[in-house]
Amino acid sequence: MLALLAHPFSSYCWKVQIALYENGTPYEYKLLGPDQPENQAVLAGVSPHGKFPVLVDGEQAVFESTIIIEYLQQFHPGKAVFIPTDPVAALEVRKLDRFFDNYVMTPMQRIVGDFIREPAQRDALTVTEAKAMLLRSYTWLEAYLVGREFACGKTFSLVDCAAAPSLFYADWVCEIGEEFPLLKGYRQRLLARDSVVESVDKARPFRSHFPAGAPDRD
Ligand SMILES: N[C@@H](CCC(=O)N[C@@H](CS)C(=O)NCC(=O)O)C(=O)O
Repeated sequence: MLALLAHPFSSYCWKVQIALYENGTPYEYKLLGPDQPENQAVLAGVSPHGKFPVLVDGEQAVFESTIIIEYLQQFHPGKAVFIPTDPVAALEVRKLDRFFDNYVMTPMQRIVGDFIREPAQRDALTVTEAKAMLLRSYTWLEAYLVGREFACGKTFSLVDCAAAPSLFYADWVCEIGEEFPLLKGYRQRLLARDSVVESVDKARPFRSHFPAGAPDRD
Protein backbone atom coordinates (compact mmCIF):
# COMPACT_ATOMS: atom_id res chain seq x y z
CA MET A 1 0.00 0.00 0.00
CA LEU A 2 1.33 3.43 -0.93
CA ALA A 3 1.43 6.06 1.80
CA LEU A 4 1.48 9.84 1.39
CA LEU A 5 2.95 12.02 4.12
CA ALA A 6 0.90 15.15 3.68
CA HIS A 7 -1.24 17.91 5.08
CA PRO A 8 -4.66 18.71 3.61
CA PHE A 9 -3.97 22.47 3.42
CA SER A 10 -0.68 22.13 1.55
CA SER A 11 -0.73 23.14 -2.10
CA TYR A 12 2.03 20.73 -3.14
CA CYS A 13 0.20 17.89 -1.39
CA TRP A 14 -2.89 18.74 -3.42
CA LYS A 15 -0.83 18.41 -6.57
CA VAL A 16 -0.03 14.76 -5.74
CA GLN A 17 -3.43 13.95 -4.18
CA ILE A 18 -5.06 15.10 -7.42
CA ALA A 19 -2.91 12.70 -9.46
CA LEU A 20 -3.67 9.82 -7.08
CA TYR A 21 -7.39 10.60 -7.21
CA GLU A 22 -7.45 10.90 -11.02
CA ASN A 23 -6.32 7.28 -11.27
CA GLY A 24 -8.17 5.97 -8.24
CA THR A 25 -4.80 4.83 -6.88
CA PRO A 26 -5.27 3.49 -3.35
CA TYR A 27 -3.03 5.05 -0.71
CA GLU A 28 -2.90 5.71 2.99
CA TYR A 29 -3.00 9.36 4.05
CA LYS A 30 -0.37 9.94 6.74
CA LEU A 31 -1.33 13.26 8.25
CA LEU A 32 1.49 15.59 9.26
CA GLY A 33 0.16 17.26 12.36
CA PRO A 34 1.10 17.84 15.99
CA ASP A 35 -0.86 14.74 17.01
CA GLN A 36 1.06 12.46 14.64
CA PRO A 37 4.71 12.64 15.80
CA GLU A 38 5.38 9.24 14.20
CA ASN A 39 4.60 10.69 10.74
CA GLN A 40 6.79 13.75 11.46
CA ALA A 41 9.61 11.36 12.39
CA VAL A 42 9.33 9.50 9.09
CA LEU A 43 9.31 12.83 7.22
CA ALA A 44 12.41 14.03 9.06
CA GLY A 45 14.20 10.84 8.04
CA VAL A 46 13.47 11.02 4.33
CA SER A 47 12.90 14.65 3.31
CA PRO A 48 16.16 16.64 3.31
CA HIS A 49 14.45 19.97 4.07
CA GLY A 50 11.42 18.59 5.87
CA LYS A 51 9.29 19.48 2.84
CA PHE A 52 6.18 17.55 1.98
CA PRO A 53 4.54 15.66 0.38
CA VAL A 54 6.57 12.46 0.46
CA LEU A 55 5.33 9.25 -1.13
CA VAL A 56 6.35 6.04 0.62
CA ASP A 57 6.27 2.87 -1.46
CA GLY A 58 7.74 0.01 0.57
CA GLU A 59 11.43 0.82 1.04
CA GLN A 60 11.26 3.70 -1.42
CA ALA A 61 10.57 7.28 -0.27
CA VAL A 62 10.02 9.82 -3.04
CA PHE A 63 10.03 13.58 -2.49
CA GLU A 64 9.31 16.50 -4.87
CA SER A 65 5.73 16.57 -6.10
CA THR A 66 6.60 16.45 -9.80
CA ILE A 67 8.89 13.47 -9.31
CA ILE A 68 6.23 11.71 -7.24
CA ILE A 69 3.79 12.07 -10.15
CA GLU A 70 6.45 10.84 -12.61
CA TYR A 71 7.06 7.90 -10.22
CA LEU A 72 3.34 7.11 -10.05
CA GLN A 73 3.11 7.12 -13.82
CA GLN A 74 6.04 4.71 -14.15
CA PHE A 75 5.33 2.32 -11.30
CA HIS A 76 1.60 2.68 -10.53
CA PRO A 77 0.06 3.71 -13.87
CA GLY A 78 -3.64 4.21 -14.44
CA LYS A 79 -5.93 5.60 -17.10
CA ALA A 80 -4.66 9.18 -16.74
CA VAL A 81 -1.38 9.82 -18.57
CA PHE A 82 0.25 12.70 -16.72
CA ILE A 83 3.28 13.03 -19.03
CA PRO A 84 2.68 12.26 -22.70
CA THR A 85 4.74 9.55 -24.38
CA ASP A 86 5.46 11.85 -27.34
CA PRO A 87 8.78 13.52 -26.39
CA VAL A 88 7.90 16.95 -27.78
CA ALA A 89 4.55 17.00 -25.99
CA ALA A 90 6.30 15.75 -22.82
CA LEU A 91 8.72 18.70 -22.91
CA GLU A 92 5.81 21.14 -23.15
CA VAL A 93 4.13 19.49 -20.15
CA ARG A 94 7.35 19.61 -18.11
CA LYS A 95 7.91 23.26 -19.11
CA LEU A 96 4.43 24.27 -17.98
CA ASP A 97 4.80 22.27 -14.76
CA ARG A 98 7.96 24.28 -14.03
CA PHE A 99 6.08 27.45 -14.91
CA PHE A 100 3.34 26.80 -12.37
CA ASP A 101 5.75 25.73 -9.62
CA ASN A 102 8.31 28.49 -10.13
CA TYR A 103 6.22 31.44 -11.23
CA VAL A 104 2.81 30.85 -9.60
CA MET A 105 3.27 28.55 -6.59
CA THR A 106 6.56 30.14 -5.46
CA PRO A 107 5.41 33.79 -5.41
CA MET A 108 2.10 32.69 -3.83
CA GLN A 109 4.07 30.91 -1.07
CA ARG A 110 6.27 34.02 -0.58
CA ILE A 111 3.22 36.18 0.04
CA VAL A 112 1.70 33.63 2.42
CA GLY A 113 5.10 33.25 4.13
CA ASP A 114 5.27 36.98 4.74
CA PHE A 115 1.98 36.85 6.67
CA ILE A 116 3.48 34.25 9.02
CA ARG A 117 6.43 36.50 9.98
CA GLU A 118 6.59 38.57 13.13
CA PRO A 119 5.28 42.07 12.27
CA ALA A 120 8.75 43.60 12.61
CA GLN A 121 10.18 41.12 10.12
CA ARG A 122 7.56 41.48 7.43
CA ASP A 123 8.97 42.64 4.12
CA ALA A 124 6.83 44.77 1.81
CA LEU A 125 9.35 44.46 -1.02
CA THR A 126 9.07 40.65 -1.04
CA VAL A 127 5.30 40.95 -1.33
CA THR A 128 5.44 43.62 -4.04
CA GLU A 129 7.87 41.57 -6.12
CA ALA A 130 5.88 38.38 -5.64
CA LYS A 131 2.66 40.09 -6.74
CA ALA A 132 4.41 41.51 -9.79
CA MET A 133 5.60 38.01 -10.68
CA LEU A 134 2.08 36.63 -10.30
CA LEU A 135 0.67 39.34 -12.56
CA ARG A 136 3.27 38.60 -15.23
CA SER A 137 2.37 34.91 -14.94
CA TYR A 138 -1.35 35.67 -15.24
CA THR A 139 -0.67 37.76 -18.35
CA TRP A 140 1.43 35.03 -19.97
CA LEU A 141 -1.10 32.32 -19.10
CA GLU A 142 -4.01 34.38 -20.46
CA ALA A 143 -2.34 34.32 -23.90
CA TYR A 144 -1.21 30.68 -23.57
CA LEU A 145 -4.70 29.39 -22.71
CA VAL A 146 -6.36 30.54 -25.94
CA GLY A 147 -8.24 27.54 -27.36
CA ARG A 148 -7.25 25.21 -24.51
CA GLU A 149 -9.49 23.24 -22.19
CA PHE A 150 -6.63 21.73 -20.22
CA ALA A 151 -3.26 23.45 -20.05
CA CYS A 152 -1.53 21.06 -22.46
CA GLY A 153 -3.38 18.99 -25.01
CA LYS A 154 -6.81 17.46 -24.78
CA THR A 155 -6.36 15.50 -21.57
CA PHE A 156 -5.65 16.21 -17.93
CA SER A 157 -1.89 16.15 -17.30
CA LEU A 158 0.82 16.86 -14.74
CA VAL A 159 0.38 20.54 -15.57
CA ASP A 160 -3.24 20.54 -14.46
CA CYS A 161 -2.22 18.82 -11.20
CA ALA A 162 0.21 21.72 -10.59
CA ALA A 163 -2.12 24.43 -11.87
CA ALA A 164 -5.11 23.58 -9.67
CA PRO A 165 -3.55 24.28 -6.26
CA SER A 166 -1.29 27.08 -7.45
CA LEU A 167 -4.13 29.03 -9.08
CA PHE A 168 -6.48 28.21 -6.20
CA TYR A 169 -4.23 29.88 -3.64
CA ALA A 170 -2.66 32.51 -5.93
CA ASP A 171 -6.12 33.96 -6.50
CA TRP A 172 -6.54 34.24 -2.74
CA VAL A 173 -3.43 36.40 -2.30
CA CYS A 174 -3.48 38.28 -5.64
CA GLU A 175 -6.92 38.04 -7.19
CA ILE A 176 -7.11 37.01 -10.85
CA GLY A 177 -8.93 40.03 -12.25
CA GLU A 178 -11.60 40.38 -14.92
CA GLU A 179 -8.84 41.20 -17.43
CA PHE A 180 -7.88 37.50 -17.33
CA PRO A 181 -11.13 35.75 -18.39
CA LEU A 182 -9.46 32.64 -19.84
CA LEU A 183 -7.37 32.14 -16.72
CA LYS A 184 -10.37 32.63 -14.46
CA GLY A 185 -12.34 30.15 -16.57
CA TYR A 186 -9.50 27.61 -16.47
CA ARG A 187 -9.29 27.93 -12.66
CA GLN A 188 -13.07 27.38 -12.41
CA ARG A 189 -12.90 24.30 -14.68
CA LEU A 190 -10.16 22.85 -12.51
CA LEU A 191 -12.12 23.57 -9.33
CA ALA A 192 -15.12 21.70 -10.77
CA ARG A 193 -13.12 18.50 -11.31
CA ASP A 194 -13.77 15.66 -8.83
CA SER A 195 -10.08 15.19 -7.99
CA VAL A 196 -9.76 18.88 -7.14
CA VAL A 197 -13.10 19.08 -5.30
CA GLU A 198 -11.82 16.29 -3.07
CA SER A 199 -8.72 18.33 -2.12
CA VAL A 200 -10.65 21.58 -1.65
CA ASP A 201 -13.12 19.83 0.65
CA LYS A 202 -10.42 18.02 2.63
CA ALA A 203 -8.81 21.42 3.32
CA ARG A 204 -12.01 23.25 4.34
CA PRO A 205 -11.64 22.55 8.07
CA PHE A 206 -8.25 24.35 7.97
CA ARG A 207 -9.38 27.50 6.13
CA SER A 208 -9.52 29.63 9.22
CA HIS A 209 -5.76 29.04 9.61
CA PHE A 210 -4.88 30.53 6.20
CA PRO A 211 -2.31 33.15 7.24
CA ALA A 212 -3.44 35.78 4.77
CA GLY A 213 -7.11 35.25 5.71
CA ALA A 214 -9.22 33.08 3.39
CA PRO A 215 -11.67 35.01 1.19
CA ASP A 216 -15.34 34.10 1.34
CA ARG A 217 -15.45 32.14 -1.92
CA ASP A 218 -14.50 28.77 -3.49
N1 LIG B 1 9.45 21.52 -4.41
C1 LIG B 1 8.66 20.88 -3.39
C2 LIG B 1 7.99 21.93 -2.54
C3 LIG B 1 7.25 21.33 -1.36
C4 LIG B 1 6.79 22.40 -0.39
O1 LIG B 1 7.18 23.58 -0.47
N2 LIG B 1 5.95 21.96 0.53
C5 LIG B 1 5.49 22.85 1.58
C6 LIG B 1 4.02 22.57 1.86
S1 LIG B 1 3.03 23.11 0.50
C7 LIG B 1 6.27 22.56 2.83
O2 LIG B 1 6.86 21.52 2.96
N3 LIG B 1 6.29 23.50 3.77
C8 LIG B 1 6.92 23.28 5.06
C9 LIG B 1 8.31 23.82 5.10
O3 LIG B 1 8.78 24.46 4.14
O4 LIG B 1 8.95 23.60 6.14
C10 LIG B 1 7.67 19.90 -4.04
O5 LIG B 1 7.37 20.07 -5.22
O6 LIG B 1 7.23 18.94 -3.39
